[in-house]
Amino acid sequence: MQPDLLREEIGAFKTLEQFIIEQQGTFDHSSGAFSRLLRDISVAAKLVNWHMRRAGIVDVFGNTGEINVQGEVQQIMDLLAHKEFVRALRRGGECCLIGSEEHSEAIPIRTADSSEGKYIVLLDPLDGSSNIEVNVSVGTIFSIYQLPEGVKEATLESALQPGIKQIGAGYIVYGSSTILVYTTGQGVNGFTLDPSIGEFLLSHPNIRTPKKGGMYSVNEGNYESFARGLKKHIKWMQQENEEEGRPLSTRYIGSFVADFHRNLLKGGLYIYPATQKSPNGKLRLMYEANPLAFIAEQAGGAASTGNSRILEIVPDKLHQRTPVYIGSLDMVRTAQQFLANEHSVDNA
Ligand code: P6P
Repeated sequence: MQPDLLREEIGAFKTLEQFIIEQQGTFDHSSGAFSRLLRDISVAAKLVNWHMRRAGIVDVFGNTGEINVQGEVQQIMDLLAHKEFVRALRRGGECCLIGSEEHSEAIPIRTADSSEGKYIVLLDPLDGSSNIEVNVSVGTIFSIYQLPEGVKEATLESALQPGIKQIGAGYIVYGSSTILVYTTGQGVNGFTLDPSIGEFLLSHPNIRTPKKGGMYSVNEGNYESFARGLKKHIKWMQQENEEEGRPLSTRYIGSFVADFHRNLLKGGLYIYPATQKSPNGKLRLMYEANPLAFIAEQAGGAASTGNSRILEIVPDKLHQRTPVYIGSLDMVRTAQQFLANEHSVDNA
Protein backbone atom coordinates (compact mmCIF):
# COMPACT_ATOMS: atom_id res chain seq x y z
CA MET A 1 0.00 0.00 0.00
CA GLN A 2 1.42 3.45 -0.96
CA PRO A 3 2.61 5.38 2.17
CA ASP A 4 0.17 8.28 1.60
CA LEU A 5 -2.73 5.83 1.10
CA LEU A 6 -1.60 3.96 4.24
CA ARG A 7 -1.59 7.25 6.12
CA GLU A 8 -5.06 7.98 4.77
CA GLU A 9 -6.10 4.48 5.88
CA ILE A 10 -4.85 5.17 9.42
CA GLY A 11 -6.82 8.43 9.41
CA ALA A 12 -9.90 6.38 8.53
CA PHE A 13 -9.59 4.43 11.80
CA LYS A 14 -11.42 5.66 14.90
CA THR A 15 -9.19 6.20 17.94
CA LEU A 16 -10.10 4.77 21.36
CA GLU A 17 -10.70 8.27 22.69
CA GLN A 18 -13.06 9.12 19.81
CA PHE A 19 -14.89 5.82 20.36
CA ILE A 20 -15.20 6.39 24.13
CA ILE A 21 -16.64 9.89 23.60
CA GLU A 22 -19.09 8.52 21.01
CA GLN A 23 -20.18 5.77 23.42
CA GLN A 24 -20.39 8.23 26.32
CA GLY A 25 -23.94 9.17 25.47
CA THR A 26 -25.11 5.55 25.30
CA PHE A 27 -24.75 4.58 28.94
CA ASP A 28 -25.60 6.17 32.20
CA HIS A 29 -22.05 7.08 33.16
CA SER A 30 -22.13 9.90 30.67
CA SER A 31 -20.70 12.55 32.99
CA GLY A 32 -17.37 12.11 31.26
CA ALA A 33 -15.75 10.72 34.43
CA PHE A 34 -16.02 7.13 33.20
CA SER A 35 -14.59 8.15 29.81
CA ARG A 36 -11.65 9.76 31.58
CA LEU A 37 -11.14 6.60 33.66
CA LEU A 38 -10.94 4.51 30.46
CA ARG A 39 -8.47 7.05 29.07
CA ASP A 40 -6.33 6.69 32.21
CA ILE A 41 -6.30 2.90 31.78
CA SER A 42 -5.26 3.27 28.12
CA VAL A 43 -2.40 5.62 29.12
CA ALA A 44 -1.09 3.01 31.58
CA ALA A 45 -1.45 0.33 28.90
CA LYS A 46 0.73 2.37 26.50
CA LEU A 47 3.38 2.79 29.20
CA VAL A 48 3.39 -0.93 30.05
CA ASN A 49 3.62 -1.64 26.33
CA TRP A 50 6.66 0.67 26.18
CA HIS A 51 8.35 -1.28 29.00
CA MET A 52 7.41 -4.60 27.39
CA ARG A 53 8.89 -3.67 24.01
CA ARG A 54 12.23 -2.86 25.74
CA ALA A 55 12.29 -6.07 27.83
CA GLY A 56 15.51 -7.83 26.98
CA ILE A 57 17.22 -4.60 26.02
CA VAL A 58 16.72 -2.90 29.37
CA ASP A 59 17.07 -5.19 32.36
CA VAL A 60 13.39 -5.77 33.21
CA PHE A 61 13.66 -9.55 33.06
CA GLY A 62 13.78 -11.65 36.14
CA ASN A 63 12.13 -11.32 39.49
CA THR A 64 12.16 -8.81 42.33
CA GLY A 65 13.12 -11.47 44.86
CA GLU A 66 9.73 -10.88 46.51
CA ILE A 67 6.88 -13.38 46.85
CA ASN A 68 3.52 -11.75 46.11
CA VAL A 69 0.31 -12.28 48.02
CA GLN A 70 -0.41 -15.21 45.72
CA GLY A 71 2.71 -16.99 46.93
CA GLU A 72 4.19 -16.50 43.45
CA VAL A 73 7.62 -15.07 42.66
CA GLN A 74 7.03 -11.45 41.64
CA GLN A 75 8.54 -10.56 38.27
CA ILE A 76 10.14 -7.12 37.80
CA MET A 77 7.61 -6.43 35.04
CA ASP A 78 4.72 -7.31 37.40
CA LEU A 79 5.80 -4.49 39.70
CA LEU A 80 6.46 -2.04 36.84
CA ALA A 81 3.01 -2.69 35.38
CA HIS A 82 1.38 -2.37 38.81
CA LYS A 83 3.10 0.98 39.39
CA GLU A 84 2.12 2.34 35.95
CA PHE A 85 -1.57 1.56 36.51
CA VAL A 86 -1.61 2.91 40.07
CA ARG A 87 0.16 6.12 38.95
CA ALA A 88 -2.17 6.66 35.96
CA LEU A 89 -5.31 6.04 38.04
CA ARG A 90 -4.05 8.24 40.88
CA ARG A 91 -3.24 11.10 38.48
CA GLY A 92 -6.55 10.72 36.63
CA GLY A 93 -8.61 11.38 39.76
CA GLU A 94 -11.60 9.22 38.76
CA CYS A 95 -10.65 6.14 40.81
CA CYS A 96 -11.19 5.85 44.57
CA LEU A 97 -9.88 2.34 45.20
CA ILE A 98 -7.57 -0.13 43.47
CA GLY A 99 -7.36 -3.88 44.03
CA SER A 100 -4.28 -5.42 42.44
CA GLU A 101 -2.88 -8.93 42.22
CA GLU A 102 0.45 -7.38 43.19
CA HIS A 103 -0.78 -5.84 46.44
CA SER A 104 -2.19 -7.77 49.39
CA GLU A 105 -4.58 -4.99 50.49
CA ALA A 106 -6.93 -2.72 48.54
CA ILE A 107 -5.28 0.67 47.82
CA PRO A 108 -7.43 3.76 48.64
CA ILE A 109 -6.78 6.62 46.17
CA ARG A 110 -7.08 10.19 47.40
CA THR A 111 -6.86 12.89 44.74
CA ALA A 112 -4.83 16.05 45.33
CA ASP A 113 -7.92 18.18 46.01
CA SER A 114 -9.23 15.32 48.21
CA SER A 115 -12.30 15.03 45.96
CA GLU A 116 -12.88 11.38 45.45
CA GLY A 117 -13.29 9.44 42.26
CA LYS A 118 -16.31 7.17 42.19
CA TYR A 119 -14.87 4.16 40.41
CA ILE A 120 -13.15 1.07 41.79
CA VAL A 121 -10.59 -0.66 39.56
CA LEU A 122 -9.45 -4.24 40.16
CA LEU A 123 -6.58 -5.47 38.08
CA ASP A 124 -4.04 -8.10 37.24
CA PRO A 125 -1.30 -5.74 36.05
CA LEU A 126 0.57 -8.39 34.10
CA ASP A 127 -0.93 -11.85 33.79
CA GLY A 128 1.39 -14.63 32.62
CA SER A 129 4.48 -12.53 33.35
CA SER A 130 6.70 -15.59 33.76
CA ASN A 131 6.44 -15.85 29.95
CA ILE A 132 8.09 -12.49 29.30
CA GLU A 133 11.63 -13.85 29.24
CA VAL A 134 10.70 -16.29 26.47
CA ASN A 135 8.81 -13.69 24.43
CA VAL A 136 5.36 -15.23 24.84
CA SER A 137 2.33 -12.90 24.87
CA VAL A 138 1.22 -11.59 28.28
CA GLY A 139 -1.62 -9.33 29.32
CA THR A 140 -3.27 -6.89 31.71
CA ILE A 141 -6.83 -7.54 32.93
CA PHE A 142 -9.04 -4.89 34.51
CA SER A 143 -12.49 -4.74 36.09
CA ILE A 144 -14.43 -1.57 36.94
CA TYR A 145 -17.14 -1.10 39.59
CA GLN A 146 -18.94 1.99 40.77
CA LEU A 147 -18.64 2.97 44.43
CA PRO A 148 -21.99 1.80 45.88
CA GLU A 149 -24.60 4.55 46.37
CA GLY A 150 -24.30 6.36 49.68
CA VAL A 151 -20.84 4.93 50.47
CA LYS A 152 -18.54 7.83 51.35
CA GLU A 153 -15.31 6.02 52.19
CA ALA A 154 -14.13 3.45 49.61
CA THR A 155 -13.02 0.31 51.44
CA LEU A 156 -12.37 -3.29 50.43
CA GLU A 157 -16.02 -4.10 51.17
CA SER A 158 -17.00 -1.54 48.49
CA ALA A 159 -14.99 -3.60 45.97
CA LEU A 160 -16.33 -7.02 46.92
CA GLN A 161 -19.27 -6.94 44.49
CA PRO A 162 -20.42 -9.83 42.27
CA GLY A 163 -19.24 -9.70 38.66
CA ILE A 164 -22.73 -8.83 37.41
CA LYS A 165 -22.22 -5.39 39.03
CA GLN A 166 -19.22 -4.53 36.85
CA ILE A 167 -19.76 -1.41 34.74
CA GLY A 168 -16.69 -2.05 32.62
CA ALA A 169 -14.04 -4.71 32.02
CA GLY A 170 -11.24 -5.36 29.61
CA TYR A 171 -7.79 -6.63 28.88
CA ILE A 172 -4.69 -5.63 26.98
CA VAL A 173 -2.74 -8.40 25.26
CA TYR A 174 0.92 -7.53 24.60
CA GLY A 175 1.56 -9.87 21.69
CA SER A 176 2.59 -9.60 18.05
CA SER A 177 0.62 -6.37 18.36
CA THR A 178 -0.81 -4.69 21.45
CA ILE A 179 -4.59 -4.89 21.54
CA LEU A 180 -6.98 -3.42 24.11
CA VAL A 181 -10.40 -5.13 24.29
CA TYR A 182 -13.15 -3.85 26.58
CA THR A 183 -16.86 -3.77 27.27
CA THR A 184 -19.16 -1.42 29.18
CA GLY A 185 -22.12 -3.74 28.70
CA GLN A 186 -22.75 -2.42 25.18
CA GLY A 187 -20.91 -5.21 23.32
CA VAL A 188 -17.16 -5.84 22.96
CA ASN A 189 -14.70 -3.80 20.90
CA GLY A 190 -10.98 -4.19 20.23
CA PHE A 191 -8.35 -1.53 19.55
CA THR A 192 -4.87 -2.10 18.16
CA LEU A 193 -2.06 0.20 19.28
CA ASP A 194 -0.38 2.00 16.38
CA PRO A 195 3.00 2.86 17.91
CA SER A 196 3.79 5.29 15.11
CA ILE A 197 1.05 7.65 16.36
CA GLY A 198 0.69 6.32 19.92
CA GLU A 199 -3.02 5.71 19.53
CA PHE A 200 -5.25 2.67 20.03
CA LEU A 201 -7.27 2.36 16.80
CA LEU A 202 -10.62 0.54 16.47
CA SER A 203 -9.59 -2.68 14.70
CA HIS A 204 -12.12 -5.25 16.03
CA PRO A 205 -15.57 -3.60 16.19
CA ASN A 206 -18.43 -5.49 17.88
CA ILE A 207 -16.60 -8.76 18.58
CA ARG A 208 -18.89 -11.84 18.64
CA THR A 209 -17.39 -15.16 19.69
CA PRO A 210 -18.40 -18.29 17.68
CA LYS A 211 -20.81 -20.59 19.53
CA LYS A 212 -18.29 -23.38 19.16
CA GLY A 213 -14.68 -23.66 18.09
CA GLY A 214 -12.04 -26.17 17.12
CA MET A 215 -9.73 -25.81 20.08
CA TYR A 216 -9.55 -26.14 23.85
CA SER A 217 -7.01 -24.77 26.32
CA VAL A 218 -6.12 -26.68 29.51
CA ASN A 219 -2.91 -27.76 31.23
CA GLU A 220 -3.20 -31.51 30.68
CA GLY A 221 -0.19 -32.00 32.91
CA ASN A 222 -2.74 -31.83 35.74
CA TYR A 223 -4.96 -34.48 34.11
CA GLU A 224 -4.63 -37.03 36.92
CA SER A 225 -6.10 -34.59 39.44
CA PHE A 226 -9.04 -33.54 37.24
CA ALA A 227 -12.64 -34.43 38.19
CA ARG A 228 -13.93 -37.56 36.47
CA GLY A 229 -16.39 -35.55 34.36
CA LEU A 230 -13.60 -33.31 33.05
CA LYS A 231 -11.45 -36.35 32.20
CA LYS A 232 -14.38 -37.77 30.21
CA HIS A 233 -14.92 -34.41 28.50
CA ILE A 234 -11.26 -34.21 27.44
CA LYS A 235 -11.33 -37.76 26.06
CA TRP A 236 -14.55 -36.88 24.20
CA MET A 237 -12.90 -33.81 22.61
CA GLN A 238 -10.01 -36.07 21.53
CA GLN A 239 -12.24 -38.74 19.93
CA GLU A 240 -12.36 -39.10 16.12
CA ASN A 241 -15.74 -37.83 14.90
CA GLU A 242 -15.41 -36.07 11.57
CA GLU A 243 -19.08 -35.10 11.45
CA GLU A 244 -18.81 -33.27 14.77
CA GLY A 245 -15.40 -31.80 13.97
CA ARG A 246 -13.51 -33.86 16.53
CA PRO A 247 -10.78 -34.32 17.62
CA LEU A 248 -10.33 -30.71 18.65
CA SER A 249 -6.88 -29.11 18.79
CA THR A 250 -5.19 -28.17 22.05
CA ARG A 251 -3.82 -24.65 22.31
CA TYR A 252 -2.44 -23.74 25.76
CA ILE A 253 0.01 -20.82 25.94
CA GLY A 254 0.23 -20.56 29.74
CA SER A 255 -1.03 -16.99 29.46
CA PHE A 256 -4.75 -16.67 30.21
CA VAL A 257 -5.21 -13.39 28.32
CA ALA A 258 -3.55 -14.73 25.18
CA ASP A 259 -5.50 -18.01 25.23
CA PHE A 260 -8.73 -16.15 25.98
CA HIS A 261 -8.19 -13.60 23.18
CA ARG A 262 -7.53 -16.28 20.54
CA ASN A 263 -10.54 -18.32 21.67
CA LEU A 264 -12.73 -15.17 21.72
CA LEU A 265 -11.94 -14.43 18.07
CA LYS A 266 -11.82 -17.98 16.69
CA GLY A 267 -14.05 -19.91 19.08
CA GLY A 268 -12.73 -22.18 21.78
CA LEU A 269 -12.83 -23.18 25.44
CA TYR A 270 -10.32 -22.30 28.17
CA ILE A 271 -10.38 -24.44 31.31
CA TYR A 272 -8.58 -23.94 34.60
CA PRO A 273 -10.37 -26.40 36.93
CA ALA A 274 -9.90 -27.31 40.55
CA THR A 275 -6.74 -29.42 40.88
CA GLN A 276 -4.90 -31.01 43.80
CA LYS A 277 -2.47 -28.05 43.82
CA SER A 278 -5.25 -25.47 43.36
CA PRO A 279 -8.41 -26.92 44.98
CA ASN A 280 -10.38 -23.72 44.16
CA GLY A 281 -8.78 -23.35 40.76
CA LYS A 282 -5.80 -21.04 40.12
CA LEU A 283 -7.38 -17.99 38.54
CA ARG A 284 -8.50 -15.09 40.72
CA LEU A 285 -12.18 -14.22 40.65
CA MET A 286 -12.11 -10.42 41.04
CA TYR A 287 -9.46 -9.42 38.51
CA GLU A 288 -9.14 -12.37 36.13
CA ALA A 289 -12.32 -14.49 35.94
CA ASN A 290 -14.98 -11.78 36.42
CA PRO A 291 -13.69 -9.25 33.85
CA LEU A 292 -13.15 -11.89 31.17
CA ALA A 293 -16.50 -13.49 32.03
CA PHE A 294 -18.17 -10.09 31.43
CA ILE A 295 -16.44 -9.86 28.05
CA ALA A 296 -17.22 -13.47 27.13
CA GLU A 297 -20.94 -13.03 27.87
CA GLN A 298 -21.09 -9.66 26.10
CA ALA A 299 -19.57 -11.35 23.01
CA GLY A 300 -22.16 -14.16 23.09
CA GLY A 301 -20.06 -16.68 25.01
CA ALA A 302 -20.23 -17.98 28.58
CA ALA A 303 -18.18 -18.32 31.76
CA SER A 304 -18.81 -20.95 34.42
CA THR A 305 -17.20 -22.43 37.53
CA GLY A 306 -18.18 -25.76 35.98
CA ASN A 307 -21.61 -25.71 37.54
CA SER A 308 -22.57 -22.05 38.07
CA ARG A 309 -22.25 -18.65 36.38
CA ILE A 310 -19.01 -16.92 37.39
CA LEU A 311 -20.59 -13.44 37.34
CA GLU A 312 -23.02 -14.43 40.09
CA ILE A 313 -20.40 -15.48 42.66
CA VAL A 314 -20.71 -13.28 45.76
CA PRO A 315 -17.08 -12.57 46.72
CA ASP A 316 -15.72 -12.40 50.25
CA LYS A 317 -12.00 -11.94 49.56
CA LEU A 318 -10.07 -9.75 47.14
CA HIS A 319 -7.74 -12.56 46.03
CA GLN A 320 -10.13 -15.50 46.11
CA ARG A 321 -9.84 -18.06 43.32
CA THR A 322 -12.39 -19.92 41.22
CA PRO A 323 -12.42 -22.76 38.72
CA VAL A 324 -12.92 -21.33 35.20
CA TYR A 325 -14.59 -22.76 32.08
CA ILE A 326 -14.82 -19.83 29.65
CA GLY A 327 -15.33 -19.19 25.94
CA SER A 328 -17.76 -20.40 23.28
CA LEU A 329 -21.30 -20.86 24.57
CA ASP A 330 -21.91 -24.43 23.34
CA MET A 331 -18.48 -25.56 24.57
CA VAL A 332 -19.01 -24.22 28.09
CA ARG A 333 -22.43 -25.90 28.18
CA THR A 334 -20.92 -29.22 27.08
CA ALA A 335 -18.30 -28.96 29.82
CA GLN A 336 -21.05 -28.38 32.40
CA GLN A 337 -22.97 -31.41 31.11
CA PHE A 338 -19.96 -33.70 31.44
CA LEU A 339 -19.32 -32.44 34.97
CA ALA A 340 -23.01 -32.82 35.92
CA ASN A 341 -23.17 -36.36 34.52
CA GLU A 342 -19.76 -37.42 35.69
CA HIS A 343 -20.99 -40.67 37.16
CA SER A 344 -23.20 -41.59 34.18
CA VAL A 345 -21.80 -43.91 31.54
CA ASP A 346 -23.58 -42.47 28.47
CA ASN A 347 -20.81 -39.98 27.78
CA ALA A 348 -18.06 -42.45 28.54
P1 P6P B 1 -0.31 -23.35 34.84
C1 P6P B 1 -0.40 -17.39 34.62
O1 P6P B 1 0.31 -17.64 35.84
C2 P6P B 1 -1.82 -17.89 34.84
O2 P6P B 1 -2.43 -17.20 35.88
C3 P6P B 1 -2.61 -17.80 33.54
O3 P6P B 1 -2.25 -16.70 32.79
C4 P6P B 1 -2.28 -19.10 32.85
O4 P6P B 1 -3.30 -19.54 31.95
C5 P6P B 1 -2.14 -20.07 34.02
O5 P6P B 1 -1.78 -19.28 35.16
C6 P6P B 1 -1.06 -21.10 33.77
O6 P6P B 1 -1.03 -21.91 34.92
O7 P6P B 1 -0.58 -23.96 36.20
O8 P6P B 1 -1.00 -24.12 33.72
O9 P6P B 1 1.13 -23.09 34.56
